[in-house]
Amino acid sequence: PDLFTAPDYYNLDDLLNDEHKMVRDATRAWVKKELSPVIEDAAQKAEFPKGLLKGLAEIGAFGPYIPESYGGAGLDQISYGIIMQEIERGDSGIRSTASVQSSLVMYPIYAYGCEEQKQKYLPKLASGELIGCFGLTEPDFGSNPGGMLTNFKDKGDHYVLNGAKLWISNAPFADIAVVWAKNEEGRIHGLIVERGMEGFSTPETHNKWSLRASATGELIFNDVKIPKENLLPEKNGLGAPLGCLDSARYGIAWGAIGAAMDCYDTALRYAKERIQFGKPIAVKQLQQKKLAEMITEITKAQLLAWRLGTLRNEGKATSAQISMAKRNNVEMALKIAREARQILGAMGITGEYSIMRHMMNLESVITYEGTHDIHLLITGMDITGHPAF
Ligand code: TGC
Ligand code: FAD
Repeated sequence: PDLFTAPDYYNLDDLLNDEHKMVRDATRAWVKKELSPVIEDAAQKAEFPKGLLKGLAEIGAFGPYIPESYGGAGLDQISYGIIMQEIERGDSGIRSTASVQSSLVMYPIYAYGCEEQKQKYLPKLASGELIGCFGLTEPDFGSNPGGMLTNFKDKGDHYVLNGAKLWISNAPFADIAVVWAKNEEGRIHGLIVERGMEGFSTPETHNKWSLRASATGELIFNDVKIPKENLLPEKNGLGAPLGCLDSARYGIAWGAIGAAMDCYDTALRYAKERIQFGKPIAVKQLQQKKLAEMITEITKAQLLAWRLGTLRNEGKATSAQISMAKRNNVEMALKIAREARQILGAMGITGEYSIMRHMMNLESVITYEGTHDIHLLITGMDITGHPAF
């Protein structure tokens, strides 16, 4: 009963089935009991709270939609979205770890891997025994990953990998990395690189003001010998990593709603309690405008995410539809965080409240998984037929 009551202005709960509600309540309870008590300290210290990994696995946040036969939770896309929403209500950095593990590590192994690779890695990734990361971005190729320089050469019984990836979530402690690299013909392939392989290192990126509770790092490959069985055989070309991004971006469209909900809920409570000029600030029109616009935008974002989830369940969602939801919902959350911060006045800048942490986190979320600009250009290309990248 004392769990978070989410804003639900349009009775969207009526659209959820019993399984969705069960998943939501279980994730919500875990966030309250395990994540919320440790997150502020972790963010202040800029340390990833590794103690949360086991619980994330237990609530099914590692591979929610991967079939149970491979250790996943076997849930639908709406449940996946709800899990991301509830975790990001706690912190975008922890949601990032779940996104990467599920959509960027388990998904490519599930969708592009052979049976032996699925058996070898998926159950251990689902249980959290192995943690993965996803290496696409390079120092000189962020929005334009097709230009990547990381490459591998065929040496008969193995490959040799060279290059570097930057801004990689989970890199500093990941056990395995799904790495995208070009072969001698310039074709992009996915390779599974394991910690401990000679010539492979993962230095941490420090001094972030955003996603401080998430560990970010580099992947450096210096003549790394990769067994041939570590190449993902079933798909290649830039479309392979972009297919993983579709799944992660969809999860982010839900996740951002969680961060927005927490900011809105905090600001609404504060506005009702904070007395200035003899009255709660909630009686003032200027504060009501902020709060009314917040709930309107949250409601629109919820409808977008829910409809996208039903399209994904039917296998009908296009990449451009996913871009629209990721872009809209993250910007919505960032704007709400900024407005909510103002409602709290000076208190809004402290770690006593979660708003400033959400705001800073969302500055990464609006940039990673395709920047705000790139998603707009994807919509532009979709409606005009002209790529303007
Ligand atoms: P373009 O020529 O348009 O496309 C190349 C090939 O890919 C196909 N394709 C897709 N396939 C599947 N899903 C999609 N979403 C796809 N989009 C495109 C396309 O049909 C084509 O196939 P083919 O067979 O003709 O070769 O490629 P382009 O080089 O012009 O680039 C397009 C652009 C700019 C949209 C793309 O490169 C892009 O999305 N850039 C943004 C990069 C990005 O999002 N990076 C994210 C890195 S991972 C990350 O940030 C993780 S943070 C995680 C966390 O912590 O939560
Ligand atoms: P750039 O591509 O250099 O863009 C700079 C600016 O130029 C942006 O505003 C962009 O919108 C704009 N721009 C670029 N191209 C165009 C164009 N054609 N037209 C108009 N404007 C344009 N990557 C991974 O592979 N794995 C991860 O796990 C991962 N985790 C991340 C975690 C964090 C905390 C962060 C911050 C990033 C992470 N990334 C990850 C990288 C992320 O995906 C990239 O930062 C992102 O794709 C943008 O690339 P960039 O930073 O090089 O910016």
